[in-house]
Amino acid sequence: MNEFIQVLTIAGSDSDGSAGAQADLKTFMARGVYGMSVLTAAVAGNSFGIHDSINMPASFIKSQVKDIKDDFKVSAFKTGMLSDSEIIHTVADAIKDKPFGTFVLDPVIITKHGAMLLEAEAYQTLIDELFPLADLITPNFYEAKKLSGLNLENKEEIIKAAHKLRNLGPKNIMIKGEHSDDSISEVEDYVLLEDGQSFWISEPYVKTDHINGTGDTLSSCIVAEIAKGHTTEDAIKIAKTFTYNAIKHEIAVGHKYGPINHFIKDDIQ
Ligand code: PXL
Repeated sequence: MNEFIQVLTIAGSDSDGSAGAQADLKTFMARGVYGMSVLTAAVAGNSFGIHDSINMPASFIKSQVKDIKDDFKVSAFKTGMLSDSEIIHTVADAIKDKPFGTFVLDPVIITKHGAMLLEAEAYQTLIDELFPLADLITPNFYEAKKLSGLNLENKEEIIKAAHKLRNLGPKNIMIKGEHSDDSISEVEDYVLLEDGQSFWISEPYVKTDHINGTGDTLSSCIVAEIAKGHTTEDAIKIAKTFTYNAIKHEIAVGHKYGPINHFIKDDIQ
């Protein structure tokens, strides 16, 4: 029996299946890898927004990590919603001996509709404790602004922010482009790689309300592709195309801000 490629998400559960661990697991499945999840929190939400949430006790996060460490060979993993400093400490402690391969950190702060998924007190903890362990971070425009302290008003500032964030420890940086207003025609992301090379990567802006889970999907697709053996650069490019297709080929689920489409296949362009 061939050993199957195994990956992990350390993230929050989203009850409507559009984001968080559910989006990650769907992406892992769609990309042909075996996905596992360590839950940090759970939110009660639907396509109208998030209405309640709880954090997992630190001891339970540790138990989940232990059970995965004791049995599986994880090639790459990501973190998503981490809620607060206590959860960040717990996760940092659990992964400091690098048990799960390549680490993609999606610094989830706030949902597109304004629900806070990381307490403001925890931004610095995230930087101090997890940035130095990360192989890649994938902040969106808003998160990159918060974490770099820069305004990102033009391309030069985005490049500057990427260098500033890399000086905080992560090997590779991907700053996702702004897509908050319908006048934008292309969503352009900036990638700064470990070897100093950099590039812009863009896809057309898609006007749709079905964009829940976009960032989760992108970062979990990168995890899947790295686990399969792709370079960081190739994994990012594959993930950008996969996520774009998942946004473009809308599915009618939910009455407001629906999920993206994880059923799409590679041959859709
Ligand atoms: O997409 C960000 C995100 C991450 N994690 C959880 C979420 C969301 C957005 O709704 O609910 C658990």
